[in-house]
Amino acid sequence: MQILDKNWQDWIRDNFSRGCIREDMLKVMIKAGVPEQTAVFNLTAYSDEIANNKTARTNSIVLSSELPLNKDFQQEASYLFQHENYIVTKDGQHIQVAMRIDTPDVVLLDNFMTHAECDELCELSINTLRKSTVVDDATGKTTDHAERVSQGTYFTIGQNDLVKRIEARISEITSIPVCNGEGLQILNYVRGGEYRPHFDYFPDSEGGRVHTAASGQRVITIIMYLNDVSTGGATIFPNINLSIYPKKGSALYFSYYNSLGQVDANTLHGGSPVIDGEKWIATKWLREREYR
Ligand code: PD2
Ligand code: ZN
Repeated sequence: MQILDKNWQDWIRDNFSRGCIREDMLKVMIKAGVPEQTAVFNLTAYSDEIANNKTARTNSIVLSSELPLNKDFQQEASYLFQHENYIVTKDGQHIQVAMRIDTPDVVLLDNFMTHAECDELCELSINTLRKSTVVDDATGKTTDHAERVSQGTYFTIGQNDLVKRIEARISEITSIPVCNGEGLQILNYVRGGEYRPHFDYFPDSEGGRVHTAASGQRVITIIMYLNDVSTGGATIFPNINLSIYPKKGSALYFSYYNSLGQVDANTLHGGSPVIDGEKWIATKWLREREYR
C-alpha cells in the first residue's frame, strides 16, 4: 500500500490536530485524486500512531512490535467495517454490524450465518467431536488442559459446500484469501465448559515459532455462534470488560495487530463457563500467509 508524500502527511497531521473528521478528510483526498484505499491506509496509519502514543502514556494497552506483519490485510479488513452498517455478501447474506470497538479492533456481526447453516454445521460435526487441547507455549505441542473444557473438531478447507460457502463469506468480508485460513474449528461446550482467557496469536517463543514458521502469525479470529445459550458462555475480553453473549448466527470478529504491526494485548479473551444449556461455536483463524 502506498505511503503518501510529505505534503500529504503534513496535511493529514494538520487536519487531525485541528479536529477535522476523518470521513471529511477522506472525501477531500479522493476528490484530489488519491485512490480511496491509499487514502484510508494513510489516514488509518496516522490515527493508529496517535492511538499508540496515547496508550503508551496511559499504559492501558500493552503493545509489542516484536512480531512484524504484512499490514495491508488488517487495513482492508477494518476499512469495510468502518464504512458499512450492513453488508450484503455475494451469496446474498444480509449481515448487520451490531457493535464495534476500534482499539482493540473488535466487531460484532449479526446474521452472519443463517440458522439453517448453524444447524447443519453442528450436525456435520457431532460424530467427530474430540476433547479439546491447548498448545504448550514452551514446546509448541498440543496437550490436554483444564484451561479448556470443551469438545471440538475441524473441517478441512473447502471440505463440503457449506464450509466452502462460509469460508468464501469470511474471505469476502475480511479481504483475506480463503487459503490463508486454518480449517474451520467447531467447539461444543456442555454445562461447566469454558475456555480461560488467552491470546489467539502465538507467543514469540520457541514453541510459538513452530506454529508461525510456515504461514506466519494468526492475524484475525472470527467466532461464529451456532446456538443460543440459556445462561453463561459469553466470550469475554477481561482487559476491556467486554462480554459478548452467544446469539445464533452472529459472528465476533477481532484482529490483533494495528497498522504498525504491533500486537494488542487487550485482545486477551476467553469463553466464560456455560451455566445452563450448551454452547456451539465455529472458530476461524486467519494467517498472514497461505496456511500450509
Ligand atoms: O467460546 C468462546 O467464546 C471462545 C473464547 C475464546 C473461543 C475461543 N477463544 C477460540 O476459539 O479461540
Ligand atoms: Zn481464542
